[in-house]
Amino acid sequence: MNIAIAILVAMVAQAHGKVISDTWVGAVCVEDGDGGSSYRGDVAVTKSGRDCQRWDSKSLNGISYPDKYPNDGLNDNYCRNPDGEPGPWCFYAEGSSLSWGRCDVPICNEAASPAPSSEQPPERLWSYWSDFSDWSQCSADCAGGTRTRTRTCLETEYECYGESQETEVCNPKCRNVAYLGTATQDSTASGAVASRAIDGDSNGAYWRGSITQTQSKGANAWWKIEFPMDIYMNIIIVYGRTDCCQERLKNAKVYIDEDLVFWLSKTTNFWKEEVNKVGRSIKIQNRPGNGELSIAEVEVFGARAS
Ligand SMILES: [Ca+2]
Repeated sequence: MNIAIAILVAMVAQAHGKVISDTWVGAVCVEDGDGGSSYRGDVAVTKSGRDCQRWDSKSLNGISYPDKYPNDGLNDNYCRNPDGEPGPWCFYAEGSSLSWGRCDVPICNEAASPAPSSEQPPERLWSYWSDFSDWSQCSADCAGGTRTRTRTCLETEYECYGESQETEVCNPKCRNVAYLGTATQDSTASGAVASRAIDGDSNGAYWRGSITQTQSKGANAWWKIEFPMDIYMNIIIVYGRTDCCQERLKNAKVYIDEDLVFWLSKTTNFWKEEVNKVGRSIKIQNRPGNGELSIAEVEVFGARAS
């Protein structure tokens, strides 16, 4: 390389990039059409005038962008384009939310670029969100009930970053608490002990070994679960046999402590009842004329009432 060419190369490099000790570290302007992925200039404000957040800020949705894009110059709070956007951009704070927007960085050889036509659509900017609405009513207090809240994008001609709706489980502590209790029954046939109804297996086939059975029949037959503490009971689910004998439980009564709360009122193998009571025991009492009492599982969705 002769001296004239070397001087020319150095002039071009210094015109469009940063040169430190013969090492090119990035452009200070965006070449037409390259999206600014090599831009390493110091613009740190969005087109809408918002100050950029630092890339290593812990508020960026919990993501470490410098770790995710280690070779893309994510220093300080400078506008960058590590992910193929149309141009350099940055995050900025919008109240308690996080938004992002494009930056107005210099275009290399701007004089050679054609002037934008007035007929071209405006370049897209990112809008920002309203505050979230109040949470909706829960679909159920327990048993996986959820609630949602929404927010709206304030400038409808632009998009917002993120989701317009959030969903959460209403009461994460509310779950099947039957295992906290101790199960008994008036009598036991063929080793089909009372604890089988709170073993976590609702399979209704007797041969699977997870179903209770009393020796007694009719009004003499009962099954009970007692808790060592007060329990808030939201929903009680009773599973019966699926292989036969569903009529044996028809119209059996379900008590919380001494109060009758519902009946197993149909010939079926699944009953679900919302009860919303605090108590220490659940008793299933069979009806006169019915056969042995067999229960596949009892689930109690609730929580400790402390
Ligand atoms: Ca069971």
